[in-house]
Amino acid sequence: MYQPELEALPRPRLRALQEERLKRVVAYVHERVPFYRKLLDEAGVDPKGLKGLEDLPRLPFTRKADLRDHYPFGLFAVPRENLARIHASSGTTGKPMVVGYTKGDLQVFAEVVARSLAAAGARPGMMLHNAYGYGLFTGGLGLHGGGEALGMTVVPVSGGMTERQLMLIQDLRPEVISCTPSYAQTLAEEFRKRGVSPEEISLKYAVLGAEPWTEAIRKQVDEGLGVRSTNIYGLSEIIGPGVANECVEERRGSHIWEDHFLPEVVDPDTGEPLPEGKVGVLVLTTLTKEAMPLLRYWTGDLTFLTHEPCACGRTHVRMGPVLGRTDDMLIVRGVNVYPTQVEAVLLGIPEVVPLYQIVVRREGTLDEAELKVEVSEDFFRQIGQEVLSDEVVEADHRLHALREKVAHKIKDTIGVSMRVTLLAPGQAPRSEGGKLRRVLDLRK
Ligand code: DLL
Repeated sequence: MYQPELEALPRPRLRALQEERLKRVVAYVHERVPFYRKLLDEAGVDPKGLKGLEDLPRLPFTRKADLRDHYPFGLFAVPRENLARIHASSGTTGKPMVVGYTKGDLQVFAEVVARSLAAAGARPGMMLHNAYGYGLFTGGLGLHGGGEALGMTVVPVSGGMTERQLMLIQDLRPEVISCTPSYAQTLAEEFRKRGVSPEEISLKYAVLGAEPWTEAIRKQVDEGLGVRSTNIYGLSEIIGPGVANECVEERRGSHIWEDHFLPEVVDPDTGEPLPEGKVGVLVLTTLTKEAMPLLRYWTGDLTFLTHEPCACGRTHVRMGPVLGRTDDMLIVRGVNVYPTQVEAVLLGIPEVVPLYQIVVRREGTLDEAELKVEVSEDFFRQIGQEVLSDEVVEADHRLHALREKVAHKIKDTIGVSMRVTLLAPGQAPRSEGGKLRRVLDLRK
């Protein structure tokens, strides 16, 4: 552990620390941020009257729209001159969301990422190949700072230029890689194409996050690169990567660094706190941020929490994998569809691989969903096809049957009709370094 005295703090002491910090941050934003003063006053919350964590549900939520409405600096609690750094995350529409850090915030950022890397198996003296994008995105500089704090040798490769990444991994022989899971899949695939076996690749650990992924992807990456991969979770609004990380011992849920980020899971419709283990929206309160503290931030990410003791000895609560985002959810002809549900169905069909894209259009007044999915190399070889196009599909009864099979399984499991288009191996979109977009909603 990077900070064992904090990461394995007995729960009663952790709770006392959280309560003290919660009271402090509520008083701090009430005093410094007009937006919060108004919200708290309206909710009838007197910062001095807070007793403890049991008062948390009395505090107002903060939402993405609040950050947009106060673009760029309106939620900051310190004068602009006191900011040491700015990051931004691209919104889906219009202006990005701007977040800021004091020197103190940057130190906390580095500490939580160092904890995350250590939980993932990294040690001082190891080399980190950091393939998260550098720049306004928090991934690159975030992992960079954490790697340095832990005492690693950091290679700031950033995303993209895959050929050069492969060369650097082979020449510099790093033990640890950080990138999106979809880019780790790309790298594994490219190594395989070049006949480089997992045993020849120096990497031992992979720290993957910034987008949802599944156990099937974990298996592909672990086998393809010869690593043990763990999940890193975070978001710009809260700090960036390093809000939570899986430990390499169990790899079952990510420890949320709770002395800095106070988690709750709430009902997406009512906002009511949910019991442990129930899936809902993750809500986070920053306990130590100076530049832009947030109270009960509605992340939109769907997951659950568990306090089950962990083999690694860390006492911090674990969050499950992110099952989707409330705003990822597609509503197709009234049916709710999450991309991860589609992926789960595809995993059960051996003739296809879980590389896909969902395209939704509106034709007249009706929604039309198309699922483009890649067939497996084995199946492709079996049917001896060169290219897949709709014409070929009609001509070959085995492709026709496969298309029907996929469509039926989707309809039976999720309850929505999708037109299925089969793609040849290599034709589905792949990550070129950043987050992969699996849904194209053309209705908006
Ligand atoms: O993605 C920060 C980050 C960088 C995390 C590098 C991990 C590694 P944003 O660009 O603001 O920040 O996007 C945050 O990405 O609300 C989730 O929906 C999603 N996300 C992040 N990590 C995971 C993960 C960074 N491990 C949004 N699993 C979040 C699933 C994730 N989704």
